[in-house]
Amino acid sequence: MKKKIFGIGIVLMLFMTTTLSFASMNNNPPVIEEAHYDATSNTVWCTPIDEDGDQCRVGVDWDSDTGSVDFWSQYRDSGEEHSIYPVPAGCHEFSVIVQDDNGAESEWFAIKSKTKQFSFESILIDFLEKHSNWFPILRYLLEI
Ligand SMILES: [Ca+2]
Ligand SMILES: [Ca+2]
Repeated sequence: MKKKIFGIGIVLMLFMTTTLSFASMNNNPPVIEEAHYDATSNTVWCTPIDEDGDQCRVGVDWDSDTGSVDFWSQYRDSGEEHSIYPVPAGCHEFSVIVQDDNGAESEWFAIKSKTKQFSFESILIDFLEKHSNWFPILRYLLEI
């Protein structure tokens, strides 16, 4: 009888350790729920979600040599927004990736920043592009 109980105990222990090791192997990588660049604050905003509830950090590749993170944020809870600033001058296209505290990583997410040039020409060109149907009127008014 003691042998049976001992045997069942060993089987249970093996089952539990196997289950626990499988559970730790089943770490899901986080995903990027939302990421964008805000030119006004010169800030990258990124919200990672990890379905396991792991803490996540955000990596930014400033020079777009994808695969090489130039800056990592601090770890925060899944679903919390990360703000990364200032974006270095001259960076117009960059990518973000998120990583959970188990090392699993999301796909890269490309962000393009639109640098606005506030000159008279750029404002005029923007206006003409948005209101191209007004060209005949503008021509008439400017007597072109
Ligand atoms: Ca995870
Ligand atoms: Ca880089």
